[in-house]
Amino acid sequence: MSDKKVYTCFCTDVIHEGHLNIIKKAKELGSVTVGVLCDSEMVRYNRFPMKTVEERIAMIKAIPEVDDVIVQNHIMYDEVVETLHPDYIVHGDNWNNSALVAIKNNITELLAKYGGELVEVPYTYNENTQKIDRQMREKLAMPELRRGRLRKLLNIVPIVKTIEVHSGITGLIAEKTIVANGEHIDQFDAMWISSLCDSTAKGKPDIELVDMTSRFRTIDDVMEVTTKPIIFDGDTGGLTEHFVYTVRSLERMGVSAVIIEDKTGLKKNSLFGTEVKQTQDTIEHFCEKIRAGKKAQLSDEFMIIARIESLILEQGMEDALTRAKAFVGAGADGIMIHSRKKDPAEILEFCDKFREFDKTTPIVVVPTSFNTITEDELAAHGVNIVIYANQLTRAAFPAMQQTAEDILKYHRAYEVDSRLMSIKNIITLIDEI
Ligand code: SPV
Ligand code: MG
Repeated sequence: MSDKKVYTCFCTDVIHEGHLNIIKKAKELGSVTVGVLCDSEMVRYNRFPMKTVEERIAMIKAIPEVDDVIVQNHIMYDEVVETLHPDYIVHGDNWNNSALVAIKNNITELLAKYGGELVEVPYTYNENTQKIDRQMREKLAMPELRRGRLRKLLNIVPIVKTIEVHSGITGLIAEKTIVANGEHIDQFDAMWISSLCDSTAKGKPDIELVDMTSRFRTIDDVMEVTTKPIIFDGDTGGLTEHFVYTVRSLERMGVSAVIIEDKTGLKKNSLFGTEVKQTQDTIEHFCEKIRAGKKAQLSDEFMIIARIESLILEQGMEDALTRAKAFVGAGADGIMIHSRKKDPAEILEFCDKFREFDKTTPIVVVPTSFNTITEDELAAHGVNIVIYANQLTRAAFPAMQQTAEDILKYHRAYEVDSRLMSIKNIITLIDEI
């Protein structure tokens, strides 16, 4: 056998003939070390791991041709190449024409420094491998497996990146958008079913007018075509007597969390602030609602997150913090703090002060107004979940409006065509079973 060092990295929960083919090719070249991509990078690169990293290591160690197994901690290969100095890196060729080509470029650059060689193996696309791939994805979509994933993500990634969805197609965008960004591959971790955008898509105001049955229908549309965890905007939660049923329904559907806000009476969108009449619930009453919801839920995984409107309603920082303490005491699994100021200062002040007495309860923020702050900065102040709550809706509507105006103006669709997504791209976005 050759004394050359060969490296390949796997980010999979199952080994199929495609992987074995790569191992076989690697073995022909020398002694084979396989990297197992760590959890936090796997969720960025591929999909949520269903096996633990230890299980994935054991799975790969069981392959006879494999000489050694290590954990690869970064999606890019700098650390691995520096440590192992492999003569060859073997990789499937399924990274061309996608954001993942950034990894290929990274490997090529690193190997060129010392004359190492990249060996690309044609990826095995056959009925069997495609079936396994589809089955893995579909398993992730199952309610039982999807529900607990938000809690797991909170332990894996520094900040859970969540984007608003309100339909199957927006769900697919959340599910499939992946970019290469410097040293990272990025994608969203979770989806937010916003009351504002769900209502807007139906041409209705955001005043708890769209009933729960209809909101559940939106969840269903999204669930059917995606696998990522869902955070549901539960508005005020309604009557406590109704909220307990909502919790059960959401749990059963596989939703990971509901966020309810401490307002009562006719709810208006928070971004109106004090321009419209809005009433904050009492601490006692809202705590009762949280307690009732927690008592009603059947799984340990589902999360009820309490949203505090004190800053929106100009009730002050102390009130926000008092409420946070009380709501956590009542059983809330997380706190969402909202603000409509452009400056993130009051949000950061809240997070810092909250973290002084509570190091663990997840903090959620929605940086719609204070949108200059980055995810890293939020994470540094103890934020665990960031929700981009309405940007997909706000991106789509001006484009549709302009297109409608232009078709009327030109009496044909030719002028707008170059701005539109091609039918081919739409078709590839949508999976066939
Ligand atoms: C929503 O997206 O419906 C929200 C967030 O509740 S906000 O619109 O900022 O109140
Ligand atoms: Mg809302």
